[in-house]
Amino acid sequence: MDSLHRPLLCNAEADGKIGIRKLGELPHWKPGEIERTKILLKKTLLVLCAVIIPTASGFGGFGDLCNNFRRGDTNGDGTVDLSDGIATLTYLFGGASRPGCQDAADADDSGSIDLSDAVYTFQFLFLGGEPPPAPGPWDCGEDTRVRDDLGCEEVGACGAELLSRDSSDFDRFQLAFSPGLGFCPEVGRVFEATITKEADGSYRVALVILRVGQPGEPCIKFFLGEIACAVPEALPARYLTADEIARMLALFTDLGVYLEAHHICDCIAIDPCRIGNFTWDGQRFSDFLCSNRRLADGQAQGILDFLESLR
Ligand SMILES: [Ca+2]
Ligand SMILES: [Ca+2]
Repeated sequence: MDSLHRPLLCNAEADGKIGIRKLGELPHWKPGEIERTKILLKKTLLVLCAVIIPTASGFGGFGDLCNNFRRGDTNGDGTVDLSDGIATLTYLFGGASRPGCQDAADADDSGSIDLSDAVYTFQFLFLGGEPPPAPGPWDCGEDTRVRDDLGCEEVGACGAELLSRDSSDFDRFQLAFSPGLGFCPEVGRVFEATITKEADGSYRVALVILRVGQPGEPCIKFFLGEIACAVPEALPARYLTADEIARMLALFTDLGVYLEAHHICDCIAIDPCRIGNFTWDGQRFSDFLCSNRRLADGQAQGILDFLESLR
């Protein structure tokens, strides 16, 4: 086993450092949690922090661990067309950078990228030639044939469909964090929030922040961080100003959401350490990449920044 395949736990420490430890070496580990971990580990024994994966396009370097692609889709835009053959030629002869997914550019699955791949693609598109071999040009899948030296580090082309949701017409919005394998909500920041629309059209906000606690206080469970105890503390509730309402509604009117987990979750397990749950009446979305109801990149942070601005 190489280092990538050893069982690791990665959690964000409260000071922002990343800690990686072998499973079983954690003092707070309990039998039930180990079972949960085994479920999470799925096909491989790699556990990653979401905090080291800032965007969906940043999952470089997993090689064979997670290399779903559409064969022939050299430019990774989700469809195989004329532009892909041109992209292959531009890479080979025009000085363009290496395709993010080399397996996809290897249209004939020969194990190397050369002129024949562009020719193969053009023959398929315009001359009734055979479609590119498995996983083919239409479905996302793994390289099922020869094991070659080509990799697929760019995974964006097999991504979920980005949808838009208007959640501005809500009666009650709530934010709550739930734990991953451990729990690392940020101390000094908003920990819970409730915004309620009143009958007269005003909005009442109630925030709870997380502060450093002292021994004997009701500390939150499974907390991982430099401090021993973190305690939720409610701030006085108040009504939003007209400016704050306008900013909130602008934020909630066009929410980018996905209704399926990121496909990288099929091949690795990710411990986010804290999961932000955002609920508009009965509609709940999380910021966890592996949730099948999740907010798009940056969306959750935008809402958290807004809530911070209300303190
Ligand atoms: Ca394409
Ligand atoms: Ca080839």
